This record gives sequence, structure tokens and C-alpha cells, in this order.
Amino acid sequence: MSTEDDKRSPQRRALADAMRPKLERIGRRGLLRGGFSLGALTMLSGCNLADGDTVDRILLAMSRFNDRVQALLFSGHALAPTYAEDRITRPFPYNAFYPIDNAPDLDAADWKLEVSGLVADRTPWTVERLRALPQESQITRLICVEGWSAIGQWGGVPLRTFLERVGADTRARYVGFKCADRYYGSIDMASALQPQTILALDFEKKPLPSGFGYPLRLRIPTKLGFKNPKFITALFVTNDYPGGYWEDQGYNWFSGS
Ligand SMILES: Nc1nc2c(c(=O)[nH]1)N[C@H]1C(S)=C(S)[C@@H](COP(=O)(O)O)O[C@H]1N2
Ligand SMILES: [Mo]
Repeated sequence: MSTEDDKRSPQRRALADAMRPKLERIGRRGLLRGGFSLGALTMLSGCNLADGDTVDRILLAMSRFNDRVQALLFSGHALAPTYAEDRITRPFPYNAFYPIDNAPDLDAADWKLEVSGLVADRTPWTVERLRALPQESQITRLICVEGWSAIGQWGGVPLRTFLERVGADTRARYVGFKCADRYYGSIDMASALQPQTILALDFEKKPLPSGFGYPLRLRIPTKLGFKNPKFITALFVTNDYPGGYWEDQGYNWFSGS
């Protein structure tokens, strides 16, 4: 992201910097450089740091603590920056854990969104029924941890509208997603209810292109790219931490942008 576009407060920027998702990976070195000594960590944890698993567990505990701090700082009202149409990045970059040729090629005619967990109505949703709900569109920036970002235009159903429609328990902690590839993810309820968080059906006013999540993806501009699951097939509401594809490999779960 260029500084010109970075309208976040210095505090939010510092926080985002401090919460870099690769924290866990650089953590051991970073901690030592940052003034923590092995001895101090040993005293904190009361364990022997020759054991790499223990270090990983401490770093994971720190990351989960960071999730809670980030959730507290994120009021649920903070808006991500929006952009004019002439700022849209073309062509828009593709990313997934596999090349675009391997992306799921779903047929909207027999696709359904399964709904489960803490909801009153578990009837699966078709694309047609989703399109009949109120739609919102946005021009926002998607920021990938791999070091690129791009501005795109997405349209679809605000997740808040959808959750209200299915009678979700909005006091529950998490909304989780399953995808047609092996991808999965989850977000905190405050972020799920934020008005810019949408179940996107459209990209640049047309159905999502294949590779970019057709027929349904999450677009959540207050979080990093990997928190935007594509090719969604199931949504659930839960109080049990669902994790995510990258989160379960050490990336920070909250990952606000
Ligand atoms: N189903 C699925 N969703 C996914 C991914 C994936 O591998 N599979 N990759 C994530 C990552 S890391 C990024 S940066 C964005 C990229 O979205 P784009 O292809 O529209 O740029 O999708 C996210 N959603
Ligand atoms: Mo990403």
C-alpha cells in the first residue's frame, strides 16, 4: 500500500505493523532482538526453551492474545477506505494456494450455500435467492500478505443483512466459511456485522469471474486478503473457534488491514 492511500491513524498503522501475520515465524528471532532474553521468556513461561514446540505454543498464545486486543480496538464501525472507479486495478491479480487453472469451476445452477450452527433457518441458499436480497457495492483495496494490493469493485449482500435474514445469533463469536477448494476461514462477529463486509456475487458489476470466487466469496475490506474466502459453499455461526487455512499454519487470525 502506498503512503498516499494510507489514511489510517498512526496508531492503527503501528498496530497493523505490530500484528504482521508472520509474527509467529519471525517471532523467535524478533523477540530476542526486541530485548526479551531467553532467560526472561523462560521465567515467563516456566519452561525450557530448548523445546521448539514450547516456543511455538508461547508465540501462538501471544498471537491469540493479539486477536483479542485487535478485536477490542476494532469497534465494528471503522470503515475501510473507498476509491473512485478510475482507481480500479486492471487486470486484477489472482491469488490462491494453487494456480488459477486449478480453481474450482462451479456451476451456479446446482450450487447451494449451506447454512448451519447458531441460526434459526438452515434452508440452503441459491444464487437467485441471494440476488433477491438487498445488494451493496464497494470499491476497496484488497491487501495480500504476500506484499501486493489491488483496488477492485465488488457487489453483493451485506453479511449483516444475510445473518439477520437467517436468524443468526449475532451474539455468537464467529462466522465460519467452507469453500469448494480445501480453503476455509472464520471471522469475529463484530467484523461480520461491519457494513462493508459483503457476501460478494459481483466483480465490476458482473458475476464474479471464475478464479475469483464464482459464484460467492466474502469481501471484507477491513481484513487482509486471506480473510476473504472465495468459492464459498457453506457458512456457519459458532462460539467454537473455527480457525482457517492459513491461520492454522501460523498466520494471525484477526488480521485486520
Ligand atoms: N477459496 C479460497 N479463497 C481464497 C484463497 C484460496 O486459496 N482459496 N486465497 C486467499 C488469498 S491469500 C487472497 S490474497 C485472496 C485473493 O483474492 P483474488 O484472487 O480476488 O485476488 O483470496 C483469498 N481467498
Ligand atoms: Mo493473500
